[in-house]
Amino acid sequence: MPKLEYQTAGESHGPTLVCTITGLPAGLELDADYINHELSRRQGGYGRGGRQRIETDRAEFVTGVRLGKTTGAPVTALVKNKDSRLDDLERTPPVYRPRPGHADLAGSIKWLTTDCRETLERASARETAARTLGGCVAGCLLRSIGVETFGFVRQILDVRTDVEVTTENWRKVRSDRDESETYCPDAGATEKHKAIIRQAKIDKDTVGGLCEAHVFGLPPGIGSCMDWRDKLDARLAYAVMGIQAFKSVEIGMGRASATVHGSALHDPIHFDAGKKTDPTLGFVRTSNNAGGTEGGMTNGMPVVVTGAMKPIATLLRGLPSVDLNTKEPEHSQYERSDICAVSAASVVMEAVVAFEVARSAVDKFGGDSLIEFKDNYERFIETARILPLDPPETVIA
Ligand code: EPS
Repeated sequence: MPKLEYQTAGESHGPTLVCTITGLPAGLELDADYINHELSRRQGGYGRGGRQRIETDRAEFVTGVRLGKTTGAPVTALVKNKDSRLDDLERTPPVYRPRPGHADLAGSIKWLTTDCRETLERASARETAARTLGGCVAGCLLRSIGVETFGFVRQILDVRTDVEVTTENWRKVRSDRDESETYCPDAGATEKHKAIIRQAKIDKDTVGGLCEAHVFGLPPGIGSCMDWRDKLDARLAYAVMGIQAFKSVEIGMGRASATVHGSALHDPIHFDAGKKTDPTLGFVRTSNNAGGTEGGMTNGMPVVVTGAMKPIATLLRGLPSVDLNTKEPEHSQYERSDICAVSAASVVMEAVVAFEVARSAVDKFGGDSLIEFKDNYERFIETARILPLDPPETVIA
């Protein structure tokens, strides 16, 4: 069975970013408008720096695609950098004063140099353009079985929106998000976010926040409890923690689950025959504290993931550091950067969540072609819907 995997390459100021995706079934139409729209959303959000005025990110598929559809071969796509100057020592000088909170110090020691440039060029969140691209390709696969993803900003610094997101209202919430300069579906919170970011800019400071992603239309049984490495919630956590500057991940109620009784936490199961044709197969819950996963598998409820992004480590006013050559105290070196990239990170997070869900869906439904993938999905749903099978499983009294 094919395994869905992706990898990225490229430096922030190199000629191009690259995303390679293997294990996609043949015959999947890649929705270039959707992918490019998400790439351009990732470039946006209030609080971004000057770089985004230079770049116009677009996906350029160079392998594994013919006439807009996957062939089953590895797919390689490029996002070209306009601000390409990696070998120009005047415009990308060495960095000897590491930024606290950045990969600079650990990377320079790891690769035995006092110049943090090579580490920071690869550690840069510019790379997330390539990961977003990969996640959107996975999103195209998910859409073929009616699964959709939605990501937004829940909080910046200490200003949070309490907007509820449900299977019924998420499209409306998404259009509210699209009205917001901070990608937060709450006009009042957005204004406060903008004020926070403006003040941080005046203070030569930076801010972080919380991103949230929801996945709708998943049947129960994606992911597995048989091998811990196949648990969907574990994969989601791995992927979200892999985004630059993310410091924690929660599924559903997450950390707060530890503070309530089981009777209050666990989402009661009901059977609603009227919903038997839904991906839930009729097994509905009155709450979704589990965030759509139980035992590392989807349970039919929407998957809900929250990720916390720390403030960007590049501060205009610098932070206490040392010069790696002299070991003398110095302020960290400033590189052009963003004040707040939480909005952009919400696009990245939605994409990496989509990729992990698609990876687990490919594990379950497999197939070399999209036809087989979709047939396997349909057959599973149809069989699950008619449970108990004939003859019924033995009931032990
Ligand atoms: C980043 C520094 C800035 C950001 C960059 C992440 O880049 P530059 O040094 O070119 O101004 O804009 O993010 C992007 C380029 C992007 O596309 O998201 C960093 O140091 O992580």
